[in-house]
Amino acid sequence: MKDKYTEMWEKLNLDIEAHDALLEVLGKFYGDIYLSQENRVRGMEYLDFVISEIHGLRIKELEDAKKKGYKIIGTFCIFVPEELTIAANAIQVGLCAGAEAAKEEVEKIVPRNTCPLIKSFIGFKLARLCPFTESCDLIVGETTCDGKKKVYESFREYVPMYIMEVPQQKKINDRELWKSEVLRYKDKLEELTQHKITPEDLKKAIKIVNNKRRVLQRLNKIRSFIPTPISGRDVLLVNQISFYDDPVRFTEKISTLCDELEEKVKEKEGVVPQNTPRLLLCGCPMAVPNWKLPYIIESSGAVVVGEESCIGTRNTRDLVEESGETLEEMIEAIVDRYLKIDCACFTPNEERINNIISMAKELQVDGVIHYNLLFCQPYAHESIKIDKILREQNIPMLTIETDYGMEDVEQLKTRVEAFVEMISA
Ligand code: BJ8
Repeated sequence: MKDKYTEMWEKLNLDIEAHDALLEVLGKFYGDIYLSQENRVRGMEYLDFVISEIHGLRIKELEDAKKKGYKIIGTFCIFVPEELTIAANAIQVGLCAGAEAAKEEVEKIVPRNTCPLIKSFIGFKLARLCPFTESCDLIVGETTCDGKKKVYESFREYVPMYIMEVPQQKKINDRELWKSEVLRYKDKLEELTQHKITPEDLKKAIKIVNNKRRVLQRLNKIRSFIPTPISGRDVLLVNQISFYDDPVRFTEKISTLCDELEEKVKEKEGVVPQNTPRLLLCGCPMAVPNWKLPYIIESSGAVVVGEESCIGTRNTRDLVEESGETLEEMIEAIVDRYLKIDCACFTPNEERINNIISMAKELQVDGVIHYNLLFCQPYAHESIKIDKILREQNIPMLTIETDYGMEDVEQLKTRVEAFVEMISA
């Protein structure tokens, strides 16, 4: 069926037939998981709209911005400093990596036992299904886990790539390396956009990105009340959309959503009953449209009240210090802020354990679910350690390892239900 955006998608070289089929499946999936929820606040209508237009209106906005001279930068990791991207007259977007695509083709170029997130972004490119990937002027990869850094060697045959080196430790010399990488990225952006970043540009961009993080912090604070006024699924969606939407508009809309949720808190109106078991979800990122586990959890009688993940608090916890006036001062502040990211790719990574314990306590959770994407070594290693430490703190934890397939849904449901029953008792 011809859509009003078909011509645009054709120009982007999408496989129109396969893309139509994808949108149809996604629409159905979204309806079942999101639109079927009860007691949803009005402010979520904006998020429903964004999702319904995510491959349409948002892509058109990007295409229009390109005509005005902006460049589009695609990313797979929260280490890429959006402040610099915005300051250089570019737009940063997270790339689709939350669903299976072109599996057989992908496994011809990456080992079968590669994490589904990596396979996904390769698959979306090979199958020509992601208009964000096709809109990008540059895709920025990073040397975080081994899977990603090796796959970028093949991926660069298909897309214009740039790699940032992320250190594996946080010693003084690692900070030096990271600072040089931040500066190298700045140079690369300036070369691409032909725009020399000024202190005014960077100051403004820091404010924009900080404000986006501030509104997400506010949302997290609101959901921490008992009973929580918003489902975990909806907050995950808000976090996912924060990687695609225009940051200023997104901040305004989520601020309105927060106003509405605050009213619910005042009235003690929860999205679920007061005694619903509260869970913290930790671990690997859940990129759009990876909603499988939150849906299973919340249809098993529990509610998710926190996401300790990159599509969650790991990306919003820390702000860039705003007092800098010179470029040098602001770059230093960016370097420091990004080095606080407690990704499992770091060794050691003690701050992550401490962050999980404080989140579990602040959010008054009854248990923790650690989510490992299949074949993700860094998070699988840390889940063993975290399980031991949480046990010592009397916080029950369940580890779930899964991929994007639906074959294990019933089995996961059984395990999650048993865990929820156990913590309820
Ligand atoms: S800062 S978590 S976004 S690297 S799940 S691809 S680690 S094998 S996504 Fe990540 Fe940046 Fe770290 Fe966050 Fe590898 Fe694991 Fe796959 Fe992963």
